[in-house]
Amino acid sequence: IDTMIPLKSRTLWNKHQVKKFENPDQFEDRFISHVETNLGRSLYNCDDLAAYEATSMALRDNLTIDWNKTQQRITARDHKRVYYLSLEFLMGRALDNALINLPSHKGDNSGTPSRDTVQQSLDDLGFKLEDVLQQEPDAALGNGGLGRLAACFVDSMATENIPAWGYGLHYQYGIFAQKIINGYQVETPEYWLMNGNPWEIERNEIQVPVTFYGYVDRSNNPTSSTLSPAEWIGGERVLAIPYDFPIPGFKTTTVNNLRLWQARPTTEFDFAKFNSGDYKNSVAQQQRAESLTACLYPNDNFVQGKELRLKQQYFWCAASLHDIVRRFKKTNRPWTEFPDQVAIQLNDTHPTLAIVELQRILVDLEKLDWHDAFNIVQNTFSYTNHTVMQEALEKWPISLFGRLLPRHLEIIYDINWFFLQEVEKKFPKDVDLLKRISLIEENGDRQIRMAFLAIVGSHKVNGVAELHSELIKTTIFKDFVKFYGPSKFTNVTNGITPRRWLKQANPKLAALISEYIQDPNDDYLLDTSKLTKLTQFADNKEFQDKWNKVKLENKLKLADLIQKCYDGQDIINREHIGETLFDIQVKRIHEYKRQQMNIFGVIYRYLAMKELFKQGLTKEQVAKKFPPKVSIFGGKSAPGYYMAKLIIKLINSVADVVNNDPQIGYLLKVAFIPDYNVSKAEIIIPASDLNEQISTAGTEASGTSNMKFVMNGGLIIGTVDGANVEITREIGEDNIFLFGNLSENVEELRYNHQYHQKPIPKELEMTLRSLESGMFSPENPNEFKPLWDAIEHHGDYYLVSDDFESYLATQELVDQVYHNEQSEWIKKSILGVANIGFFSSDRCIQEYADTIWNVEALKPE
Ligand code: H53
Repeated sequence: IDTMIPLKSRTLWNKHQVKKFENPDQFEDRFISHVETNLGRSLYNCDDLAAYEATSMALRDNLTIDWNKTQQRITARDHKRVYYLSLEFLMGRALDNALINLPSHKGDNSGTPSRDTVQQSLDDLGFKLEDVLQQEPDAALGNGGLGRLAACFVDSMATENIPAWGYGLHYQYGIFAQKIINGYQVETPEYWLMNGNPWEIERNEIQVPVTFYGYVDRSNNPTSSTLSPAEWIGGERVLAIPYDFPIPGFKTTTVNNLRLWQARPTTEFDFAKFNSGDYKNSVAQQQRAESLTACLYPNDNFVQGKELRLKQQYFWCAASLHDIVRRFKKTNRPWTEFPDQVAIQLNDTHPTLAIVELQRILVDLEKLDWHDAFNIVQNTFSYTNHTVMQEALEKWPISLFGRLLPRHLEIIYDINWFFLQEVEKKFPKDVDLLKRISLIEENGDRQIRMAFLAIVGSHKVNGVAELHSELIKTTIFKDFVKFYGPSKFTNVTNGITPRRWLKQANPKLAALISEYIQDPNDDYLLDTSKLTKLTQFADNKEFQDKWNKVKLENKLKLADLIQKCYDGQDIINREHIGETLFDIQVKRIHEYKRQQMNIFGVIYRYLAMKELFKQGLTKEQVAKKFPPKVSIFGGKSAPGYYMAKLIIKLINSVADVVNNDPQIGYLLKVAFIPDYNVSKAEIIIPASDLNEQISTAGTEASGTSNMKFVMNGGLIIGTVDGANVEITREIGEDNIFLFGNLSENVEELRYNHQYHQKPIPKELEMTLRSLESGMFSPENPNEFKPLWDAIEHHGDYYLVSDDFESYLATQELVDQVYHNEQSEWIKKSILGVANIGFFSSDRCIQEYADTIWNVEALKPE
């Protein structure tokens, strides 16, 4: 390894090698030293926040030492690296994760620090770990499933000792904080870096210039062909500065890197403006650079097509590629070996420009032959698709794109030109095919189809669940399967990290599991197939009781959270909590996820209960038919998504009416938990009896909260969609409540809505008429009109009316099992956990490594 330090000085360096804290005493020493030096505080003014910061810094010290060793090892071995490019990393909190991942986690009696000993140390120093953990803001640099998947993946890559880096953006503002005011979502900016961030290392020594706009200069190129090297004379220039986050693995000293780029102004100054006395403007222009990475775009499964977003994408791709290429060049290998050293995974089409940027680097800067270069590109990249929904597929108008990135547009045209020639060769004279498959959409405003570009520039394309991976082959990418053959398209079913989603979120269940399967060292968190040992206890009365007790405690914890969200108002009746079914739907609010169907179901239940009361039934009699239940919702709507916001308002309006109806009491409650995020999910998910995964069949690519709920002993009520299908295969169809139409019937059902008036089921009719009556919006009976209109007059695109009856019937079955066959219910819950092992993100990463990246683990010595 190269070093700037002369040989003779190295002994001195080695003598003073920084050491990790290795016992509680050393941890305490580190802690106090951080409090007194880095934080400039003392015994007399160290509060929980300072304790959080000092604890984090002490842990980060250890991680940084292992980080350095990991990176040196990879470099020394000249090992292939994986780069995971994602515009979103929904990390949540880091401290508890780092504690759980302390290499000495259990099974090690040497007295080295573990989460338990750190907890004890903090206690001795005068702090409660639980309160200290609460000080950390969520790193919420993502919207939903896609961003959280990236976070689970970096966790698993480190755990599996895969030499991998995540690359993303260092947004100043992550996803907005959601407030609910008078039932409406209000977005407020969340400046998550308010107190600084002890987990990141700002690397000012690395400054990557990134250029935009300008023109292509071909004056040095006699052929004037776009295929030979050209010079891009950029207009605007900014610098990319990396912020590095250590990513610890579990039970390993491997520490990987998550590198997030932030934009800074260049030090160049506009002297023309300055000299003309326009100092203020010339500063303003510089400030604009910083706004480039200020905000995460708050849309999930929807593209807005804003120029600033395209700038973010290029800024991030250019900086990351520059970094990757620089690292490769240090190996002095020929370019042909680039794909042996580098695998780049594109998380959705957001980083597709990286394909074009690498081609530009190879052709324009490294002077490679165009086709040789593109071969290297294709063998380097692979692309994950996460959706088949049209509104979520990225397309960029040529005009906007060409202005911002003129040379990249030329390269895309050339890629398309060669690609279409190949297509034409294989399928001569099929003009329609050429039109459909072209990287450029020609009808109306010409646009670049980013998913198509990602396919052509990659060697593998994967979907995220079996059903979804089949769907992309038969719908949106059908023509590409025809051209390339099916082998370019593959499936890697999503997964979640059991460290965060079982051990960290549900410590009591984790402890019960490790006790019964006799795994005191928590090895099942690495090898989740060990969970199947729980099967033998599924009928065991004593075990069931303990299982139930954990659930009850988790439900009480959630009740506390809900009470806090409702300003102290206690919505959930704690006396009856053990017999109250917690029915939960938490995820982004989207029509395709059908929170509207869920709340319609709640309304119907309420109306039916009121009807029984009207007929003179007693509360006990009503409870026989409709046993106690709370419907819990949480999730953010994109700020500009009118229908989703209306659904939030409806949920809150229904909650208002139902929760304040004394006749109903604890038999039915509705709660909307504001500002759903990772750390709230860690409280909500372990408390679920039932969770709703009720998307219109064929719309949810995978879903990942379904896996989290089952891993925490929740049962699913769900459609035959996304990963629900494989969850059913793994846990058995007796242990999941499936309902609704299948994806193969969706097209026909939609067609029928267009051309035939199908009667609406009476339960839904009753529900919609109650909305119309103003029962939930007395001041404005028309408030929810768009919701019933969508079903009755606009073709019911999400097929609520087609699935409603079977949804209600299945809910009835749920009630019956939960209340009359309690032991059966617990058994299903246990069997779910026992058989959820397949959905560990470790398994996913292994599949990516073996079948797509062609990379092997590099274990610490
Ligand atoms: O990605 C998840 C899937 C989920 C899918 C989600 C997703 C986004 O969060 C954002 C954009 C997009 O195209 C897809 O909706 O089904 O589980 C991870 O793969």
